[in-house]
Parts: sequence; structure tokens; C-alpha cells
Amino acid sequence: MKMTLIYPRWPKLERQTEFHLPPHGPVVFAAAVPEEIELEFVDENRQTVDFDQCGELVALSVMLTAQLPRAFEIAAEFRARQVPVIFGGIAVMLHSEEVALHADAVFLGEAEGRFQQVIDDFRAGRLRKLYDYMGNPPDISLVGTARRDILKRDLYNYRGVQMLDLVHASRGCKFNCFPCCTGYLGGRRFRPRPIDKVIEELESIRNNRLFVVDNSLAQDRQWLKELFTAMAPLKKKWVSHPILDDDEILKLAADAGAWYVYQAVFDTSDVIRNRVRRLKEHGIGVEGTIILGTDDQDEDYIKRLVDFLMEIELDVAEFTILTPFPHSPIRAQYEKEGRILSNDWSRYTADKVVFRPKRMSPERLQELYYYAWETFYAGGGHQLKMGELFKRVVKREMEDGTFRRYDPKRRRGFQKQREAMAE
Ligand code: B12
Ligand code: SF4
Repeated sequence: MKMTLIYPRWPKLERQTEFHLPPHGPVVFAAAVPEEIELEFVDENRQTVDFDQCGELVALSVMLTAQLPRAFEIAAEFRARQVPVIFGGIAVMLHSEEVALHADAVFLGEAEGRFQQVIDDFRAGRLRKLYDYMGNPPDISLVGTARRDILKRDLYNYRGVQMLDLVHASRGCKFNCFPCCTGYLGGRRFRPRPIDKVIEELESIRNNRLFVVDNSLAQDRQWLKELFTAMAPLKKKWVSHPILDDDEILKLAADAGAWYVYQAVFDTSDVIRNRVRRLKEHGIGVEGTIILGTDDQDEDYIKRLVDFLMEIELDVAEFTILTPFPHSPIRAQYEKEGRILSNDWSRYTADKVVFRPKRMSPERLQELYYYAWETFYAGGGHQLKMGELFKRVVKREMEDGTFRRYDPKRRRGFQKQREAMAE
């Protein structure tokens, strides 16, 4: 049986350099699909969907709210051709009732150990409308090595630089930050994968540069120590969400190849200043993630915040506008206060104002978003600053002998060699 898995396209942040990372949810899901299924994958950010050629079942993997309108269009095309469509992924969990109106089946939760049942039902002609595993995650040791072989690798490079490969070593997050849906999605319980399985997966990835997409690497000190110690010999270079702010852990992280981290900058305090300084002292770069439009921010505050970012010499900054995504704590508050201005999901891209800010008009917040990007990057654009970060990783790779020039022809040769060996 053949199944077509599609990742619908989504609009990138205005003002940010447009780049496309290889999708993660779909390749992790693919590892949970029974082996007998022939899987065809289409990433609509890089490929075109052929509505007249597909498997007996179409599976849509949807991560962001802003992907939903396009996902519904895709589903409608296939369903008009009598091809059943199943939806899964993060945005499906966040918008399950609405998704059900566009789907033959809706899958909620994590797929490991659960998709065989769906296939059996489909084959027996009794596909259920809803497979609901929310709040009931599978045993974390069932998470296997993602099926990166379904990706067309040559689609993921930017001006000859190969994009990072995505990987995760844990699920869940014990924190419950106000703009975030993770508490609802994966639960508040931190669920680390067994370290040997993570290492096995890392070893299977040929790319030397990775994005470790765990929600937060600040949840379990002992596990972090073991993880970073086990990662160090692999000499990978990686980007991640925040790492525990602790000198021993930061040193281990740097030795394990930490290249730069995303660090939320929410105020101009010494806590942030010192955290950024400590990361830099350990040779770890910092990409600040700055949410604009919170209730404590007025126009002056935002301008001061942007000055502060330049003062603490962030390597890169990513500005977004506060967006009240369904099932985030901030959504519940704004709904109660009657401050949601739009439920048009195509506007939920994190660069458009969809709520009524407390200390300025929506129009002014939108202008300040552009102001922030333009002021921070006045001395050199986003591409230039990212270029600096890349130069740094190349230098480290040259030093430890892991630098590899990206050559699509060589990759194809390598793939053929592997296929021949497998036969
Ligand atoms: C990695 C990540 C990214 C990466 C994505 C890279 C990529 N190409 O995949 C990047 C950095 C690009 C990214 C960007 C953004 N992200 Co993001 N991101 C995440 C993160 C941390 C992990 C997602 C992930 O890969 N999880 C692991 C995979 C394995 O899990 P999964 O997708 O759920 O898949 C499992 C199941 O769902 C199932 N499954 C998946 N697909 C399918 C399909 C079918 C048919 C079935 C049956 C099952 C199934 O199987 C899998 C295994 O069990 C999440 C937080 C989180 N914990 O989820 C936020 C998250 C998805 N991001 C979020 C946001 C807000 C953003 C941004 C909009 C803003 C920002 N800066 O954060 C930007 C996009 C801006 C823009 N417009 O350009 C929000 C989503 C909000 C929303 N409702 O849209 C999240 C939830 C975090 C949060 N703040 O709450 N993000
Ligand atoms: S923002 Fe990060 S640390 Fe906070 S709840 Fe979400 S995933 Fe966890």
C-alpha cells in the first residue's frame, strides 16, 4: 500500500532571510509508519503537490496554525478525487474540531506504536473519524531514528550551504510560559529519550550541523550532563533552544559542539545581560528571540529593548509579534478580556498583529515590529549576521577536522553506494 505524506507550505517571517529547514514532524512520524507502507513525501515549501498522483491514503502533517488554511485546500482537492485524507501534527492537536470538518480522519497525539492500528482500520474499510491519544503519550523509548531518507536532500541548501538537520532528544516541557502551546501539546512532564538511542540517531546523520529542537535544554541537570558527555566525541555542531544557565553545563555543552542558542530576551535586566555574556564566554553564539507587544511594553520600552540588544551584542535577533495561539495561556487571558481581533489563521504567522495591545494601537505595534528589524540590522542585514555565525562554525570545523564542503553530486554518489551495499 502506498501513502502520500504532505507538509503544507507556510509563510515565512517578513524581513527574515527566507530559508527552509528540512521538516522534522513528518520524518519522525514516518519512522512510526509500518514498514510495509510505501511512503512518498512532499514538502510543499520546496515541491509541488500533484493532485492527480498519490497513494491510496493521503496524510497531512501540520505543525503551525498558519499552515492550516493551505492544508484544508489540499485536503479538499484530494477528497474531491475520492482519496481519503488523514491529518496529524501539532496544529491538528491545537485545532482538532475545525480540522475534523476537512478530514476523513484526525489523529491527535504522538504516533509511535499507534499508526499500525490506523493502517489496519483503513485496510479493513473502517477508518475512524478520530484517533485521540492526547494526554496519553507513548513510551519515549519507542521514538526511533527519524526517516530522513524520505527527504530530497538537495532541496535543503541555501546558496550552496546545506541546511541543518533536525533532531530531538526529549519531549515535553515542565515550564508553562505565557505564549507557548507546548504544555498543552506534550504535557508538562519532561520525557528524555534514552541517551544511547539519541546517540545512535546522531551517528546516523551524515550532516555535521544540527538543530536540536528540544523545547528546552534546561530541564534536568543530570540528564544534560550525560547527554552532552555522550555527544562530545561525535564532534557535531548544533543550534538549540535555551541551555541551563550553569557554568558546568555550559562548558559541557560547548565541548559537545553547541554552536549558538536561541535565547528569549524579554527585558533589559542584568539576568539577560549576564546570561548572554556567559554563553559568549563559552564560545556559544546567541540568537535572541524577542516577542513584541506584551502588556508591559509601550513604545519607549520597545525602543529601549532594541537598543539593549545592540548593547549586549547579540549575534542575531529574531523579532516576532506576540500571537495568541490556541491553547496557549495568553490566548485564554485575551479571550476573557475580549482582545482577540482576528481568527484568520493565515495571519497567525507571528509577524502580524491579531490582538489588541494594551499600551498602543495594533497599527503602531505593527510599525514597531518593522522598526525593530530595521534598527537592529541597520549596520548589516540578517543574511550578513547569519553569515558571521556560519564563518564561526566553519572555523571550528576546520580546527577539529570535521569541515566538509557541500557537494550535491557527491551526496548522490554516496546514496548510490549505500543502496548498493544494502542490496
Ligand atoms: C522545531 C520547531 C520549529 C522549527 C521547525 C523546523 C521544521 N522545519 O520542522 C522552526 C524553527 C522553523 C520553527 C519556527 C516557528 N515556530 Co516552531 N516549533 C518547533 C518545536 C520546538 C518543535 C516541533 C517539532 O518538531 N516537534 C517534534 C515532532 C516530532 O513532533 P510533532 O511534529 O508533533 O510530530 C509527532 C506527532 O504530531 C505525529 N505526527 C506528525 N505529523 C503527523 C501526520 C500524521 C498524518 C499523523 C497521523 C501523525 C503525525 O507524529 C510525530 C511523532 O509522534 C515546537 C514546539 C513543540 N514542542 O512542538 C514549536 C512550535 C511548533 N512553533 C511554534 C511557533 C509559534 C513558531 C513560529 C511561528 C514563531 C517562532 N519564532 O517560534 C516560527 C515560524 C515563523 C515563520 N512564520 O516563519 C509554536 C506553534 C504555534 C502555532 N500554533 O502555530 C510551537 C508549538 C511552539 C510554541 N511557541 O508554542 N519552529
Ligand atoms: S517557551 Fe520553551 S520553556 Fe517555555 S513552556 Fe514553551 S517550550 Fe517550555
